[in-house]
Amino acid sequence: MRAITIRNIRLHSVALPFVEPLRTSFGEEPFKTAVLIELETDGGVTGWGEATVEIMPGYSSETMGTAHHILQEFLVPLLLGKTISDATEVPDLIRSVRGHPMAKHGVEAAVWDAIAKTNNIPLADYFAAHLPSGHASRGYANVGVSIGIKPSVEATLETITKRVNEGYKRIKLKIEPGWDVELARGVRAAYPDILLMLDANSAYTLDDAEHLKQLDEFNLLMLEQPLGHDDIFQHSKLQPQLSTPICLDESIKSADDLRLALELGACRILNLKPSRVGGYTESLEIYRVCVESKLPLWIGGMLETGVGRAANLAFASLPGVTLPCDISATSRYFKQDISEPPFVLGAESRIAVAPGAGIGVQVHPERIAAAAEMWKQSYPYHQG
Ligand code: OSB
Ligand code: MG
Repeated sequence: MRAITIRNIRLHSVALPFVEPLRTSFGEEPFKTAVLIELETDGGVTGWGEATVEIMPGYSSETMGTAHHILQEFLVPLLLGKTISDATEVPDLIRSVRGHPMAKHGVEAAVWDAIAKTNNIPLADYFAAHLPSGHASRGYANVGVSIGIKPSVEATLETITKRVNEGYKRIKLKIEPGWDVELARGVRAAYPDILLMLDANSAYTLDDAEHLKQLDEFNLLMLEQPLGHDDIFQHSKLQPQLSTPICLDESIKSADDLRLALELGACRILNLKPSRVGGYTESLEIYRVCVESKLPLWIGGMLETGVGRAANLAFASLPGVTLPCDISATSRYFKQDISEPPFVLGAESRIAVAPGAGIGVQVHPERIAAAAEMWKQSYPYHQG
């Protein structure tokens, strides 16, 4: 594999309008926002990464403002001029910066893409090269779709019907106190057999255990992140009380967090978001832990632009990812993405990995410029 030397890094703070916003227990954002990282090598190759941060510190403590600040002032200076022979060297190069996993994931992803492109291999193959044989990419990912909190069960059923007709075979519904048991009952009455799961985004406490037990009757694939965003202990007290498997999302920020959760019995499934755990190097370690402990694994999403989605799709095509992922077709998110071609849902609720070197999609500079302008216009008080 040929090494790269980083000549330049440009940051683009962007906003894209959603076709259907996603209301969660912590709120709803008007745009998909992100800080995109454009990394140029001495060899003239451009690698792209996405710090997939939101406007508010709702899901994560990181925001558009913090990601731009940490990238501009700290991460970019640590990387400029460095020669890197493998993308897994990046975490050591930026270790002096504590926290900020989404900003770190963005630059690491740009390095993964740049090295894969320099060596003319797809990103999925570059990931697989870091795993034992038998873990080659399948070329596609099994996917589902995430549906936000709606004004009524009827409105939710309408959206589910639309998504089922589009071909999605796994439906995830966002819940919060007051929007849970009756929702599940209503959906199960109309769709007794569909693969159905709920995501609470940390809206409950252990005091709600009796209430949450009622969800056991709905044959749910899993209940995602019912308790605190930084908790593992209380989930370990809740899981034995439920027959529904708990899936952790927010709580797992590293491979060691996962080892602790497994030791305590805090979850039976993992949602891995590479951005949440600080990059693909840590994600590969988590993947290995899941394979070793036979923990069902899927790749979550943050409504990424094409840059982040293409890379996550490559990772989700690895065979240790055993459950449908939160990576939907481009049309579920945007009228027009910042890259081409769009991702389309194929047969059997699958999306194919983009062929070609690196992330495999082409970023359109004029669309980045338009999305950067939209971010500036919309949020002049904290432009990045
Ligand atoms: O909890 O999985 C989540 C989006 C923003 C913040 C948190 C979450 C989500 C999603 C998005 O569920 C799913 C997707 O990208 O399609
Ligand atoms: Mg979640």
